[in-house]
Amino acid sequence: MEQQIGKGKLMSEKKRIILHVDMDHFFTAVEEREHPEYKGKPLVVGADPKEGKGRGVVSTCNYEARKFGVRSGMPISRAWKLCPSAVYLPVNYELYVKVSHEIMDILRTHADKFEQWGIDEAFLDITSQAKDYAEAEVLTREIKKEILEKQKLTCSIGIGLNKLVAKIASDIQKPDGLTIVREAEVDRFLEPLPVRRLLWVGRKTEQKLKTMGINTIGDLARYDPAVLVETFGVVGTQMHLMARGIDRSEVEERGEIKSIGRDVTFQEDTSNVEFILNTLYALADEVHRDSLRQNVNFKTVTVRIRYENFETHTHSKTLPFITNRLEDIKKTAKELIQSYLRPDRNVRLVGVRVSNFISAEKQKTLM
Ligand code: TTP
Ligand code: MG
Repeated sequence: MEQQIGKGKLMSEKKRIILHVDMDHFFTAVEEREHPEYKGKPLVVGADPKEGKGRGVVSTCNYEARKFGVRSGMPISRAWKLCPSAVYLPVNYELYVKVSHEIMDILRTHADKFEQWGIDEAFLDITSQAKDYAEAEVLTREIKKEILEKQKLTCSIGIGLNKLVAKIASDIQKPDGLTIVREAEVDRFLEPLPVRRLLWVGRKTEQKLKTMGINTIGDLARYDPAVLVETFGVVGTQMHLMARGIDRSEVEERGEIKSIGRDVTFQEDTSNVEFILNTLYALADEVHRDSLRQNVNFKTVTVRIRYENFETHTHSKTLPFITNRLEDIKKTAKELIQSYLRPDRNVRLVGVRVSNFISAEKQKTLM
């Protein structure tokens, strides 16, 4: 595959076949498996609804509950209003983590390179095992079958030439889906989808793009990249490349289990300090949200930086206190990365991670 990278520089990168696996309605699917009597009924896992007076949010719900409009992240009181007849269960996080580990162990055996992404998602690079997409499909059906047989759970899988396309593809048909996007189909596949499907495009960016008349990924791909850069800075270039289905980031194993982290491979290597720091802050924000979602407090912050020649540095700091504050992640990450940011060194990847956990529940009982 020939990719246009940087300022007109042409670089060939090896063709890859990447899978993205995403478990279907994960928490509720595990609950249905453990309690078959709930199957077929609307089921919500999250905070206690207390007959509509409860505080807190929905973690997830099954597809029956989604028919009533219930969604992840919605206040539990609203879920109750929409579907009072649903079965409401508390979050049994330990159980879901145990099942997640078992699933990841199955998936890992099928991959050349493996990367867990959150509790119920993973990327698999299967390039060496499939000479084309037909073979990849056979392998993927095997994986789905194995998870169903061993775990009694379904998942949806996307297959594509990179992580970006595979991730978007896995979300197209759910539940129990399998979506293949062949190289020649990438543009046609992405074209009609809303820009929000692209990683990095949050609600604010989506709004701004709308005012520019950009609604779909196709609109974005056709837009003048110079104007995007004027409006969004370096991120504009990145968005434009993603809209064209270009993503160079590798599938990489990480010690996910005892930490929460995010990193990003820049679409173009950069030495722009402000841009790198802003990216790091955006990653810190995601890590922070994940740590709240998983209800953990942490003591250690780690940053990772990879230069264009793949030289990689990891640098950690353990704080003298336990925290769950975004400010602590940002401040520490900045402190840790500063000495690595030099005008003469182009950066390919940055990442931030928190670890050394203590569950918020446990901490409450300790205080
Ligand atoms: P998702 O994969 O986003 O959702 P899902 O697996 O429940 O449903 P889908 O079939 O659409 O993939 O998230 C995985 C789990 O993470 C989910 O089961 C519960 C948890 N979660 C939260 O606790 N809060 C949230 O806001 C979201 C989005 C997920
Ligand atoms: Mg899921």
